[in-house]
Amino acid sequence: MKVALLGLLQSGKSTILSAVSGKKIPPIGSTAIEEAVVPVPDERLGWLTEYYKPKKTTYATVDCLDLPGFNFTDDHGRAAARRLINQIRTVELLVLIVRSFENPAVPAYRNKVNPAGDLAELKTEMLLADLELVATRIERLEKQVHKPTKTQSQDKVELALQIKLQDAIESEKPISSAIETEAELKMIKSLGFLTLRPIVVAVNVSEDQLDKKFDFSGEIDSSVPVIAMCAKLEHELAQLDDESRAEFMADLDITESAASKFVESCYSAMGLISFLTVGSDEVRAWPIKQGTIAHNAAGKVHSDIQRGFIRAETFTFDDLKEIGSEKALKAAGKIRLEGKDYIVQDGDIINFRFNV
Ligand SMILES: Nc1nc2c(ncn2[C@@H]2O[C@H](COP(=O)(O)OP(=O)(O)OP(=O)(O)O)[C@@H](O)[C@H]2O)c(=O)[nH]1
Ligand SMILES: [Mg+2]
Repeated sequence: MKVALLGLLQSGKSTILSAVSGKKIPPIGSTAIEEAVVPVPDERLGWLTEYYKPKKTTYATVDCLDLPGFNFTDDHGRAAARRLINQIRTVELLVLIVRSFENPAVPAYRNKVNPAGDLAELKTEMLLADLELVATRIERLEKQVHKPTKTQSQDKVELALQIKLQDAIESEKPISSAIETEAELKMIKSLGFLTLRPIVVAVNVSEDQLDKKFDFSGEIDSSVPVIAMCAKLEHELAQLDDESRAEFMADLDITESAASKFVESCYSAMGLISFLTVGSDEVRAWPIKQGTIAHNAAGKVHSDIQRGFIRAETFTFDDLKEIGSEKALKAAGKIRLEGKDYIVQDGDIINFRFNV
């Protein structure tokens, strides 16, 4: 999964990414897009590794892009932001980071710490960036539909769709809200609209705001995951060894690591779950969209396995942990043979039988 961290100047993007990935923070004001890989914490893999003693254990990962902060207060900043936005149009998810922390050493954007205002500004700018894209596309299609080309009827359909999208944006609605069918989605998918992407909002809070609730109902849909974390504190925690970290977290009443909160919200926004494969070579977690059928899940592992798919031998992690061994699972009738159309569930352990 490819994710981009977006936010206004010095909202703490790099500090958050460094805390969740363990990678060093680039200096403030860096103009490059940094990349970091965040492993998806999954306790099941730890247990399975003990059980199967594989040669390797592979966690799912979230690939994160850390963008330089946006500054929409002048033309130069706007142009730079637009260039950056155009570079991340293919990512699958946007994590919007807004500042709530007070820190006199770090000047606040527009001289005010204002998470809801910052979120509104980010949202508006994303809509504007998409509006530009829609307008360019409409202009092209309007010329195209008058030519008797092979794609003429298709172009007419797309033009009507783009006009619908333009209307949505003009009434400040994301493109995702205007798409009604799979066919519509397919038609515009490759254009890389930002407001078609799922989002997560991460509020970078002060240490004393860890329990604070934020109401962004004016800015975003209630289905958008909102997480709060103190980047500075999490960054410090990430430097500690496991034992000291656990102690500090207990003292501060932090029950979940920043990495796990971050990844969970990304999974939830994307509608992802994980199935697992096991064996003496490798124990591995595979992220898939909720509702994925076994035939397509097989394709994630290898295209040959999908092509030669026979059956998905399936049991659940919970059953294995409870009953204790694959042999006992078999005796208890807990190993199922599922067909191509079986809808894979989170925590399914699958051994694909295939023939090529
Ligand atoms: N007090 C406090 N300071 C923070 C927190 N998070 C970040 N900072 C400080 O804010 C400054 C900016 O943090 P960065 O992580 O570099 O922010 P950024 O969004 O990556 O900045 P740009 O990429 O330049 O836009 C640094 O001096 C951080 O130490 C926080 O949670 N609390
Ligand atoms: Mg940064």
